[in-house]
Amino acid sequence: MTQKRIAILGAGPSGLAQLRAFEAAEAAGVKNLPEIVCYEKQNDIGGMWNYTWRTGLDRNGEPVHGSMYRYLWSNGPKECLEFADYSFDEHFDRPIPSYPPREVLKDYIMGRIDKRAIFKYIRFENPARWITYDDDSKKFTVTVMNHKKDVQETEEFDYVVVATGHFSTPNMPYFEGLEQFPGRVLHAHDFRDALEFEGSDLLLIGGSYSAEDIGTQCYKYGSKSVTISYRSTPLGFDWPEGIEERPLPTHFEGNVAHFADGTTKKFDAIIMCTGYLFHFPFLPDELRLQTHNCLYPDNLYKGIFFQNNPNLIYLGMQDQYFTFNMFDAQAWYVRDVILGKIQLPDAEQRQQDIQHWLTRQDTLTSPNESIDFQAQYIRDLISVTDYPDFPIEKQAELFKSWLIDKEENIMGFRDKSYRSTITGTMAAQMPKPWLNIKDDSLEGFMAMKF
Ligand code: FAD
Ligand code: NA7
Repeated sequence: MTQKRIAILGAGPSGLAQLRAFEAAEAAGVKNLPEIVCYEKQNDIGGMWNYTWRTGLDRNGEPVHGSMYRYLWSNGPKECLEFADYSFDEHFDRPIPSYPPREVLKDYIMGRIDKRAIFKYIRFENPARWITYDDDSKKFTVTVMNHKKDVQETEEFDYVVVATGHFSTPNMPYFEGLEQFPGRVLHAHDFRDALEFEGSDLLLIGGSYSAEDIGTQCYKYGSKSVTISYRSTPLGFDWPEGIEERPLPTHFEGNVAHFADGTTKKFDAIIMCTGYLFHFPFLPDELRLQTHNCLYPDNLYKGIFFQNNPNLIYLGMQDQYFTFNMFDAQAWYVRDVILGKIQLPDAEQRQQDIQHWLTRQDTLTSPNESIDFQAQYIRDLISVTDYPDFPIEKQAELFKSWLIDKEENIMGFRDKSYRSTITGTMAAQMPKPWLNIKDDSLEGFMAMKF
Protein backbone atom coordinates (compact mmCIF):
# COMPACT_ATOMS: atom_id res chain seq x y z
CA MET A 1 0.00 0.00 0.00
CA THR A 2 1.36 3.45 -0.86
CA GLN A 3 1.82 5.89 1.96
CA LYS A 4 -1.01 8.42 2.21
CA ARG A 5 -0.09 12.10 2.06
CA ILE A 6 -1.69 14.85 4.15
CA ALA A 7 -1.39 18.60 3.66
CA ILE A 8 -2.09 20.65 6.78
CA LEU A 9 -2.69 24.33 6.07
CA GLY A 10 -1.72 26.47 9.06
CA ALA A 11 0.48 25.89 12.11
CA GLY A 12 -1.65 27.69 14.66
CA PRO A 13 -3.17 25.84 17.63
CA SER A 14 -5.43 23.76 15.33
CA GLY A 15 -2.72 22.75 12.86
CA LEU A 16 -0.34 22.05 15.73
CA ALA A 17 -2.98 19.88 17.39
CA GLN A 18 -3.10 17.80 14.20
CA LEU A 19 0.67 17.40 14.17
CA ARG A 20 0.65 16.52 17.84
CA ALA A 21 -2.05 13.88 17.31
CA PHE A 22 0.14 12.05 14.78
CA GLU A 23 3.18 12.51 16.98
CA ALA A 24 1.28 10.86 19.85
CA ALA A 25 0.39 7.92 17.57
CA GLU A 26 4.02 7.54 16.56
CA ALA A 27 5.11 7.60 20.19
CA ALA A 28 2.55 4.87 20.88
CA GLY A 29 4.24 2.70 18.25
CA VAL A 30 1.80 3.12 15.34
CA LYS A 31 3.60 2.24 12.11
CA ASN A 32 3.08 3.43 8.53
CA LEU A 33 1.98 6.91 9.47
CA PRO A 34 1.03 9.10 6.55
CA GLU A 35 3.46 11.59 5.13
CA ILE A 36 2.63 15.07 6.38
CA VAL A 37 3.44 18.48 4.96
CA CYS A 38 2.29 21.54 6.92
CA TYR A 39 2.19 24.78 4.95
CA GLU A 40 2.32 27.92 7.07
CA LYS A 41 1.97 31.48 5.82
CA GLN A 42 3.90 33.07 8.70
CA ASN A 43 7.52 32.43 9.61
CA ASP A 44 6.74 30.76 12.96
CA ILE A 45 4.25 28.45 14.64
CA GLY A 46 1.53 29.70 17.00
CA GLY A 47 -1.01 31.22 14.61
CA MET A 48 -3.01 34.02 16.16
CA TRP A 49 -0.88 33.84 19.32
CA ASN A 50 2.12 35.30 17.44
CA TYR A 51 1.96 38.99 18.13
CA THR A 52 2.94 41.07 15.13
CA TRP A 53 3.43 44.82 15.00
CA ARG A 54 2.61 44.67 11.31
CA THR A 55 -0.78 45.54 9.89
CA GLY A 56 -1.94 45.31 6.28
CA LEU A 57 0.56 43.16 4.42
CA ASP A 58 3.43 41.08 5.77
CA ARG A 59 6.97 41.20 4.44
CA ASN A 60 5.98 38.87 1.60
CA GLY A 61 3.01 40.99 0.58
CA GLU A 62 0.54 38.51 2.12
CA PRO A 63 -2.36 39.75 4.28
CA VAL A 64 -1.17 39.89 7.91
CA HIS A 65 -2.80 37.04 9.81
CA GLY A 66 -2.49 38.40 13.36
CA SER A 67 -5.43 40.11 15.07
CA MET A 68 -3.96 40.01 18.56
CA TYR A 69 -2.72 43.20 20.19
CA ARG A 70 -0.38 44.33 22.92
CA TYR A 71 -1.57 43.92 26.53
CA LEU A 72 -3.99 41.14 25.53
CA TRP A 73 -4.83 38.87 28.46
CA SER A 74 -6.74 35.62 28.24
CA ASN A 75 -10.44 36.45 28.00
CA GLY A 76 -11.50 33.16 29.63
CA PRO A 77 -10.05 31.13 32.50
CA LYS A 78 -7.02 29.11 31.44
CA GLU A 79 -8.55 26.12 33.26
CA CYS A 80 -11.08 25.93 30.41
CA LEU A 81 -8.48 25.54 27.69
CA GLU A 82 -5.98 23.26 29.43
CA PHE A 83 -4.66 20.42 27.24
CA ALA A 84 -5.66 17.06 28.67
CA ASP A 85 -2.18 15.67 27.87
CA TYR A 86 -0.11 18.65 29.01
CA SER A 87 -1.14 20.54 32.14
CA PHE A 88 -0.25 24.06 33.26
CA ASP A 89 1.50 22.47 36.26
CA GLU A 90 3.71 20.43 33.95
CA HIS A 91 4.64 23.51 31.98
CA PHE A 92 5.08 26.15 34.69
CA ASP A 93 5.99 23.93 37.65
CA ARG A 94 3.97 26.13 40.01
CA PRO A 95 0.45 27.51 40.14
CA ILE A 96 -0.12 30.66 38.09
CA PRO A 97 -3.23 32.88 37.98
CA SER A 98 -6.25 31.90 35.91
CA TYR A 99 -6.00 34.75 33.37
CA PRO A 100 -2.48 35.01 31.96
CA PRO A 101 -1.41 37.47 29.27
CA ARG A 102 -0.93 36.37 25.64
CA GLU A 103 2.81 35.69 25.86
CA VAL A 104 2.33 33.36 28.81
CA LEU A 105 -0.39 31.38 27.04
CA LYS A 106 1.73 31.23 23.91
CA ASP A 107 4.60 29.86 25.99
CA TYR A 108 2.26 27.14 27.28
CA ILE A 109 0.98 26.21 23.80
CA MET A 110 4.55 26.00 22.50
CA GLY A 111 5.72 24.04 25.54
CA ARG A 112 3.82 20.95 24.45
CA ILE A 113 5.47 20.93 21.07
CA ASP A 114 8.62 18.95 20.50
CA LYS A 115 9.98 21.49 18.03
CA ARG A 116 12.62 19.20 16.61
CA ALA A 117 9.99 16.55 15.89
CA ILE A 118 7.43 18.93 14.48
CA PHE A 119 9.42 21.53 12.56
CA LYS A 120 10.47 18.93 10.02
CA TYR A 121 6.89 18.86 8.73
CA ILE A 122 6.42 22.61 8.44
CA ARG A 123 7.21 24.79 5.46
CA PHE A 124 7.18 28.37 6.70
CA GLU A 125 6.31 31.36 4.53
CA ASN A 126 4.37 28.96 2.28
CA PRO A 127 0.80 30.24 1.97
CA ALA A 128 -1.64 27.97 0.14
CA ARG A 129 -2.63 29.53 -3.16
CA TRP A 130 -5.03 27.11 -4.87
CA ILE A 131 -6.42 23.64 -4.32
CA THR A 132 -8.24 21.32 -6.68
CA TYR A 133 -9.55 17.78 -6.37
CA ASP A 134 -9.52 15.11 -9.05
CA ASP A 135 -12.44 12.69 -8.79
CA ASP A 136 -10.62 10.00 -10.77
CA SER A 137 -7.28 9.95 -8.96
CA LYS A 138 -8.96 11.00 -5.69
CA LYS A 139 -6.07 13.37 -5.04
CA PHE A 140 -5.90 17.01 -4.10
CA THR A 141 -3.48 19.23 -5.97
CA VAL A 142 -2.15 21.88 -3.62
CA THR A 143 -0.33 24.90 -4.99
CA VAL A 144 1.55 27.11 -2.56
CA MET A 145 3.72 30.19 -2.88
CA ASN A 146 7.10 29.30 -1.48
CA HIS A 147 8.31 32.76 -0.51
CA LYS A 148 11.63 31.42 0.70
CA LYS A 149 12.50 30.26 -2.81
CA ASP A 150 10.23 32.75 -4.58
CA VAL A 151 8.55 30.01 -6.59
CA GLN A 152 5.10 28.47 -6.71
CA GLU A 153 5.12 24.77 -5.92
CA THR A 154 2.52 22.09 -6.47
CA GLU A 155 2.14 18.70 -4.82
CA GLU A 156 -0.54 16.03 -4.58
CA PHE A 157 -2.21 14.84 -1.41
CA ASP A 158 -4.87 12.36 -0.30
CA TYR A 159 -6.17 14.62 2.47
CA VAL A 160 -6.17 18.35 3.07
CA VAL A 161 -6.63 19.76 6.58
CA VAL A 162 -7.67 23.41 6.54
CA ALA A 163 -6.51 24.95 9.84
CA THR A 164 -6.17 28.55 8.71
CA GLY A 165 -8.35 30.11 11.44
CA HIS A 166 -11.32 32.43 10.99
CA PHE A 167 -10.54 35.54 13.00
CA SER A 168 -8.29 37.26 10.51
CA THR A 169 -10.23 38.76 7.60
CA PRO A 170 -12.17 41.82 8.81
CA ASN A 171 -15.90 42.22 8.35
CA MET A 172 -15.97 45.95 7.72
CA PRO A 173 -19.41 47.59 7.43
CA TYR A 174 -20.05 51.04 6.04
CA PHE A 175 -21.84 53.91 7.75
CA GLU A 176 -22.87 57.03 5.90
CA GLY A 177 -20.38 59.85 6.28
CA LEU A 178 -17.40 57.67 7.27
CA GLU A 179 -15.39 58.92 4.30
CA GLN A 180 -15.41 62.40 5.86
CA PHE A 181 -14.51 61.25 9.38
CA PRO A 182 -11.31 63.12 10.23
CA GLY A 183 -9.77 60.58 12.64
CA ARG A 184 -8.60 56.99 12.39
CA VAL A 185 -11.12 54.35 11.27
CA LEU A 186 -9.79 50.83 11.70
CA HIS A 187 -10.93 47.28 12.27
CA ALA A 188 -10.10 45.35 15.46
CA HIS A 189 -7.83 43.18 13.25
CA ASP A 190 -5.51 46.19 12.87
CA PHE A 191 -5.69 47.38 16.49
CA ARG A 192 -2.27 46.96 18.09
CA ASP A 193 -1.67 49.33 21.00
CA ALA A 194 -4.25 50.95 23.30
CA LEU A 195 -1.78 53.74 24.08
CA GLU A 196 -2.45 55.10 20.60
CA PHE A 197 -5.89 56.07 21.93
CA GLU A 198 -4.79 57.53 25.28
CA GLY A 199 -6.83 60.68 25.94
CA SER A 200 -9.16 59.93 22.99
CA ASP A 201 -12.91 59.74 22.73
CA LEU A 202 -13.22 56.33 21.14
CA LEU A 203 -16.14 54.73 19.33
CA LEU A 204 -16.25 50.94 19.08
CA ILE A 205 -18.85 49.42 16.78
CA GLY A 206 -19.93 45.84 17.60
CA GLY A 207 -21.28 44.08 20.65
CA SER A 208 -19.16 41.00 21.24
CA TYR A 209 -15.78 39.90 22.57
CA SER A 210 -13.60 42.31 20.59
CA ALA A 211 -15.65 45.35 21.60
CA GLU A 212 -15.67 44.24 25.21
CA ASP A 213 -11.95 43.51 25.37
CA ILE A 214 -10.65 46.44 23.32
CA GLY A 215 -13.05 48.74 25.20
CA THR A 216 -11.91 47.66 28.66
CA GLN A 217 -8.30 47.72 27.57
CA CYS A 218 -8.48 51.24 26.14
CA TYR A 219 -10.15 52.37 29.36
CA LYS A 220 -7.28 50.74 31.30
CA TYR A 221 -4.65 52.53 29.21
CA GLY A 222 -6.20 55.96 29.48
CA SER A 223 -8.76 56.62 26.76
CA LYS A 224 -10.86 59.64 27.71
CA SER A 225 -14.12 57.86 26.91
CA VAL A 226 -15.20 54.61 25.29
CA THR A 227 -18.58 54.28 23.57
CA ILE A 228 -19.62 50.78 22.51
CA SER A 229 -22.24 50.80 19.79
CA TYR A 230 -24.29 47.60 19.41
CA ARG A 231 -26.41 46.27 16.56
CA SER A 232 -28.73 43.80 18.29
CA THR A 233 -28.18 43.76 22.04
CA PRO A 234 -25.96 45.76 24.37
CA LEU A 235 -23.29 43.85 26.25
CA GLY A 236 -25.08 45.14 29.33
CA PHE A 237 -22.24 45.06 31.84
CA ASP A 238 -22.05 47.37 34.82
CA TRP A 239 -19.52 49.67 33.14
CA PRO A 240 -17.31 52.08 35.05
CA GLU A 241 -17.70 55.79 34.41
CA GLY A 242 -16.03 56.42 31.06
CA ILE A 243 -17.51 53.45 29.23
CA GLU A 244 -21.07 53.53 27.88
CA GLU A 245 -23.19 51.72 25.31
CA ARG A 246 -25.37 53.17 22.60
CA PRO A 247 -27.22 51.73 19.60
CA LEU A 248 -25.63 51.89 16.14
CA PRO A 249 -24.86 55.19 14.44
CA THR A 250 -27.20 56.13 11.62
CA HIS A 251 -24.54 58.36 10.04
CA PHE A 252 -21.54 60.59 10.69
CA GLU A 253 -21.12 64.32 10.12
CA GLY A 254 -17.46 65.20 10.37
CA ASN A 255 -16.30 63.81 13.71
CA VAL A 256 -19.86 63.63 15.09
CA ALA A 257 -21.70 60.31 15.25
CA HIS A 258 -25.49 60.39 15.13
CA PHE A 259 -26.93 57.38 16.93
CA ALA A 260 -30.22 55.59 16.35
CA ASP A 261 -31.53 56.80 19.73
CA GLY A 262 -31.20 60.42 18.55
CA THR A 263 -28.08 61.21 20.58
CA THR A 264 -24.83 62.56 19.12
CA LYS A 265 -21.20 62.54 20.22
CA LYS A 266 -17.84 63.68 18.86
CA PHE A 267 -15.12 61.05 18.45
CA ASP A 268 -11.40 61.01 17.75
CA ALA A 269 -11.26 57.45 16.39
CA ILE A 270 -13.49 54.53 15.42
CA ILE A 271 -12.66 50.85 15.80
CA MET A 272 -14.92 48.38 14.01
CA CYS A 273 -15.27 45.40 16.33
CA THR A 274 -17.61 43.85 13.82
CA GLY A 275 -16.20 40.34 13.59
CA TYR A 276 -14.50 38.39 10.84
CA LEU A 277 -15.27 36.76 7.49
CA PHE A 278 -14.61 33.11 6.77
CA HIS A 279 -12.15 33.57 3.97
CA PHE A 280 -10.60 30.74 1.97
CA PRO A 281 -9.26 32.39 -1.19
CA PHE A 282 -7.30 29.20 -1.99
CA LEU A 283 -10.42 27.02 -2.36
CA PRO A 284 -12.81 26.69 -5.32
CA ASP A 285 -16.54 26.95 -4.58
CA GLU A 286 -17.13 23.20 -4.52
CA LEU A 287 -14.60 22.77 -1.69
CA ARG A 288 -15.12 26.02 0.16
CA LEU A 289 -16.85 26.11 3.54
CA GLN A 290 -19.42 28.91 3.48
CA THR A 291 -20.49 29.83 6.94
CA HIS A 292 -20.49 32.49 9.64
CA ASN A 293 -19.26 32.50 13.23
CA CYS A 294 -21.45 29.85 14.93
CA LEU A 295 -21.13 26.78 17.13
CA TYR A 296 -21.95 24.25 14.42
CA PRO A 297 -21.21 25.24 10.82
CA ASP A 298 -23.36 23.47 8.25
CA ASN A 299 -21.82 20.92 5.84
CA LEU A 300 -19.23 19.60 8.29
CA TYR A 301 -19.70 16.08 9.59
CA LYS A 302 -18.65 16.06 13.25
CA GLY A 303 -17.90 19.76 12.72
CA ILE A 304 -14.83 18.64 10.75
CA PHE A 305 -15.32 16.63 7.53
CA PHE A 306 -16.59 18.51 4.48
CA GLN A 307 -19.81 16.79 3.50
CA ASN A 308 -19.20 16.89 -0.29
CA ASN A 309 -15.72 15.49 0.11
CA PRO A 310 -14.81 14.18 3.57
CA ASN A 311 -11.12 13.95 2.64
CA LEU A 312 -11.23 17.71 2.97
CA ILE A 313 -11.02 18.47 6.67
CA TYR A 314 -11.66 21.71 8.53
CA LEU A 315 -10.34 22.29 12.06
CA GLY A 316 -11.37 25.00 14.50
CA MET A 317 -14.12 26.51 12.37
CA GLN A 318 -16.54 26.83 15.29
CA ASP A 319 -17.28 29.89 17.37
CA GLN A 320 -15.20 29.23 20.42
CA TYR A 321 -15.93 28.92 24.09
CA PHE A 322 -13.57 25.95 24.18
CA THR A 323 -10.43 26.34 22.14
CA PHE A 324 -7.23 24.32 22.48
CA ASN A 325 -8.80 21.17 23.92
CA MET A 326 -11.57 21.29 21.30
CA PHE A 327 -8.96 21.50 18.53
CA ASP A 328 -7.24 18.49 20.12
CA ALA A 329 -10.50 16.54 20.22
CA GLN A 330 -11.01 17.27 16.52
CA ALA A 331 -7.41 16.49 15.56
CA TRP A 332 -7.38 13.12 17.34
CA TYR A 333 -10.65 12.18 15.61
CA VAL A 334 -9.23 13.19 12.22
CA ARG A 335 -6.09 11.18 12.84
CA ASP A 336 -8.08 8.07 13.67
CA VAL A 337 -10.23 8.44 10.56
CA ILE A 338 -7.11 8.78 8.40
CA LEU A 339 -5.50 5.81 10.13
CA GLY A 340 -8.65 3.77 9.48
CA LYS A 341 -9.46 3.30 13.18
CA ILE A 342 -12.73 5.18 12.76
CA GLN A 343 -14.87 4.50 9.68
CA LEU A 344 -16.82 7.44 8.32
CA PRO A 345 -20.46 6.54 7.63
CA ASP A 346 -22.02 7.07 4.20
CA ALA A 347 -23.15 10.50 3.01
CA GLU A 348 -26.75 10.03 4.11
CA GLN A 349 -25.84 9.04 7.65
CA ARG A 350 -23.35 11.88 7.84
CA GLN A 351 -26.07 14.28 6.75
CA GLN A 352 -28.39 12.97 9.45
CA ASP A 353 -25.73 13.53 12.08
CA ILE A 354 -25.06 17.05 10.79
CA GLN A 355 -28.79 17.77 10.87
CA HIS A 356 -29.08 16.45 14.41
CA TRP A 357 -26.51 19.00 15.63
CA LEU A 358 -27.90 21.83 13.50
CA THR A 359 -31.39 21.24 14.88
CA ARG A 360 -30.05 21.29 18.41
CA GLN A 361 -28.07 24.42 17.67
CA ASP A 362 -31.30 26.14 16.60
CA THR A 363 -32.85 25.51 20.00
CA LEU A 364 -30.07 27.25 21.99
CA THR A 365 -31.40 30.28 23.82
CA SER A 366 -28.70 31.21 26.35
CA PRO A 367 -24.91 31.30 26.72
CA ASN A 368 -25.13 28.50 29.30
CA GLU A 369 -26.92 26.27 26.80
CA SER A 370 -24.33 27.16 24.17
CA ILE A 371 -21.51 26.18 26.53
CA ASP A 372 -23.18 22.82 27.25
CA PHE A 373 -23.73 22.30 23.53
CA GLN A 374 -20.05 22.78 22.77
CA ALA A 375 -19.05 20.56 25.70
CA GLN A 376 -21.35 17.80 24.39
CA TYR A 377 -19.85 18.20 20.95
CA ILE A 378 -16.35 17.70 22.36
CA ARG A 379 -17.53 14.74 24.46
CA ASP A 380 -18.94 13.17 21.28
CA LEU A 381 -15.50 13.41 19.66
CA ILE A 382 -13.27 12.26 22.50
CA SER A 383 -15.48 9.33 23.42
CA VAL A 384 -14.15 7.38 20.43
CA THR A 385 -10.44 8.26 20.43
CA ASP A 386 -7.59 7.76 22.89
CA TYR A 387 -7.33 11.50 23.60
CA PRO A 388 -7.04 11.52 27.41
CA ASP A 389 -10.52 11.71 28.88
CA PHE A 390 -10.97 14.98 30.73
CA PRO A 391 -13.78 16.51 32.77
CA ILE A 392 -15.18 18.62 29.99
CA GLU A 393 -18.50 19.05 31.82
CA LYS A 394 -16.64 20.55 34.80
CA GLN A 395 -14.91 22.95 32.45
CA ALA A 396 -18.34 23.89 31.11
CA GLU A 397 -19.35 24.75 34.68
CA LEU A 398 -16.23 26.94 35.00
CA PHE A 399 -17.29 28.80 31.87
CA LYS A 400 -20.68 29.42 33.45
CA SER A 401 -19.00 30.83 36.59
CA TRP A 402 -16.86 33.00 34.31
CA LEU A 403 -20.03 34.47 32.80
CA ILE A 404 -21.31 35.29 36.29
CA ASP A 405 -17.95 36.82 37.28
CA LYS A 406 -18.13 39.08 34.23
CA GLU A 407 -21.69 40.11 35.09
CA GLU A 408 -20.58 40.96 38.61
CA ASN A 409 -17.48 42.90 37.67
CA ILE A 410 -16.41 43.29 34.05
CA MET A 411 -13.29 45.20 35.07
CA GLY A 412 -12.33 42.69 37.77
CA PHE A 413 -13.25 39.19 36.54
CA ARG A 414 -9.63 38.47 35.67
CA ASP A 415 -8.73 38.71 39.37
CA LYS A 416 -10.62 35.46 40.07
CA SER A 417 -8.95 32.07 40.44
CA TYR A 418 -10.16 28.65 39.35
CA ARG A 419 -9.20 25.08 40.11
CA SER A 420 -7.73 22.98 37.31
CA THR A 421 -10.05 20.17 36.26
CA ILE A 422 -7.01 18.25 35.03
CA THR A 423 -4.66 18.39 38.04
CA GLY A 424 -6.87 19.74 40.83
CA THR A 425 -4.41 22.61 41.40
CA MET A 426 -5.94 25.88 42.54
CA ALA A 427 -4.75 28.82 40.43
CA ALA A 428 -2.62 31.42 42.15
CA GLN A 429 -4.21 34.70 43.17
CA MET A 430 -3.26 37.75 41.11
CA PRO A 431 -1.04 39.87 43.39
CA LYS A 432 -2.90 43.03 42.42
CA PRO A 433 -5.95 43.86 40.34
CA TRP A 434 -5.63 43.20 36.59
CA LEU A 435 -6.70 46.80 36.04
CA ASN A 436 -3.48 47.98 37.71
CA ILE A 437 -1.05 45.62 35.94
CA LYS A 438 0.25 47.30 32.81
CA ASP A 439 3.16 44.97 32.00
CA ASP A 440 1.96 41.97 29.98
CA SER A 441 5.36 40.36 29.27
CA LEU A 442 6.14 36.74 30.14
CA GLU A 443 9.08 37.86 32.31
CA GLY A 444 7.01 40.51 34.08
CA PHE A 445 4.19 38.06 34.72
CA MET A 446 6.37 35.24 36.02
CA ALA A 447 8.32 37.69 38.22
CA MET A 448 5.13 38.68 40.05
CA LYS A 449 4.80 37.29 43.56
CA PHE A 450 1.73 35.09 43.43
P1 FAD B 1 -5.11 30.60 14.03
O1 FAD B 1 -4.53 30.74 15.39
O2 FAD B 1 -5.73 31.80 13.43
O3 FAD B 1 -3.98 29.99 13.09
C1 FAD B 1 -4.17 29.82 11.70
C2 FAD B 1 -2.81 29.69 11.02
O4 FAD B 1 -3.02 29.48 9.62
C3 FAD B 1 -1.94 30.94 11.14
O5 FAD B 1 -0.65 30.59 11.58
C4 FAD B 1 -1.91 31.50 9.72
O6 FAD B 1 -0.71 32.17 9.42
C5 FAD B 1 -2.09 30.26 8.89
N1 FAD B 1 -2.64 30.53 7.56
C6 FAD B 1 -3.65 31.36 7.22
N2 FAD B 1 -3.86 31.33 5.90
C7 FAD B 1 -2.98 30.45 5.38
C8 FAD B 1 -2.72 29.97 4.07
N3 FAD B 1 -3.41 30.39 3.01
N4 FAD B 1 -1.73 29.06 3.91
C9 FAD B 1 -1.00 28.62 4.96
N5 FAD B 1 -1.21 29.05 6.23
C10 FAD B 1 -2.20 29.94 6.43
N6 FAD B 1 -8.72 31.98 22.33
C11 FAD B 1 -8.56 31.62 23.61
O7 FAD B 1 -8.57 30.43 23.92
N7 FAD B 1 -8.34 32.54 24.60
C12 FAD B 1 -8.26 33.86 24.31
O8 FAD B 1 -8.04 34.68 25.21
C13 FAD B 1 -8.42 34.27 22.94
N8 FAD B 1 -8.33 35.58 22.61
C14 FAD B 1 -8.42 35.94 21.29
C15 FAD B 1 -8.27 37.27 20.97
C16 FAD B 1 -8.31 37.68 19.65
C17 FAD B 1 -8.13 39.13 19.32
C18 FAD B 1 -8.57 36.73 18.62
C19 FAD B 1 -8.64 37.16 17.19
C20 FAD B 1 -8.74 35.39 18.94
C21 FAD B 1 -8.67 34.98 20.28
N9 FAD B 1 -8.82 33.64 20.64
C22 FAD B 1 -8.66 33.27 21.97
C23 FAD B 1 -9.19 32.63 19.64
C24 FAD B 1 -7.98 32.12 18.82
O9 FAD B 1 -8.29 32.37 17.50
C25 FAD B 1 -7.74 30.66 19.09
O10 FAD B 1 -7.23 30.54 20.42
C26 FAD B 1 -6.72 29.98 18.18
O11 FAD B 1 -5.66 30.86 17.82
C27 FAD B 1 -7.33 29.41 16.91
O12 FAD B 1 -6.37 28.55 16.37
P2 FAD B 1 -6.35 28.14 14.82
O13 FAD B 1 -5.12 27.35 14.64
O14 FAD B 1 -7.66 27.54 14.47
O15 FAD B 1 -6.27 29.52 14.02
P1 NA7 C 1 -17.93 38.16 16.90
O1 NA7 C 1 -18.01 37.47 18.21
O2 NA7 C 1 -18.22 37.38 15.69
O3 NA7 C 1 -18.93 39.40 16.99
C1 NA7 C 1 -19.08 40.31 15.95
C2 NA7 C 1 -19.87 41.50 16.45
O4 NA7 C 1 -19.95 42.47 15.39
C3 NA7 C 1 -21.29 41.15 16.86
O5 NA7 C 1 -21.64 41.85 18.02
C4 NA7 C 1 -22.12 41.67 15.66
O6 NA7 C 1 -23.38 42.14 16.01
C5 NA7 C 1 -21.30 42.84 15.22
N1 NA7 C 1 -21.54 43.18 13.80
C6 NA7 C 1 -21.33 42.40 12.73
N2 NA7 C 1 -21.67 43.04 11.61
C7 NA7 C 1 -22.10 44.27 11.98
C8 NA7 C 1 -22.58 45.40 11.29
N3 NA7 C 1 -22.71 45.37 9.96
N4 NA7 C 1 -22.93 46.49 12.00
C9 NA7 C 1 -22.82 46.49 13.33
N5 NA7 C 1 -22.36 45.46 14.06
C10 NA7 C 1 -22.02 44.35 13.40
O7 NA7 C 1 -16.50 38.83 16.68
P2 NA7 C 1 -15.46 39.42 17.73
O8 NA7 C 1 -14.41 40.07 16.93
O9 NA7 C 1 -16.12 40.22 18.78
O10 NA7 C 1 -14.85 38.13 18.44
C11 NA7 C 1 -14.15 37.16 17.64
C12 NA7 C 1 -13.04 36.53 18.39
O11 NA7 C 1 -12.03 37.49 18.60
C13 NA7 C 1 -13.43 35.97 19.72
O12 NA7 C 1 -13.18 34.59 19.79
C14 NA7 C 1 -12.56 36.70 20.73
O13 NA7 C 1 -11.91 35.82 21.59
C15 NA7 C 1 -11.67 37.57 19.95
P3 NA7 C 1 -24.60 41.17 16.44
O14 NA7 C 1 -24.36 40.92 17.89
O15 NA7 C 1 -24.47 39.95 15.56
O16 NA7 C 1 -25.79 41.97 16.15
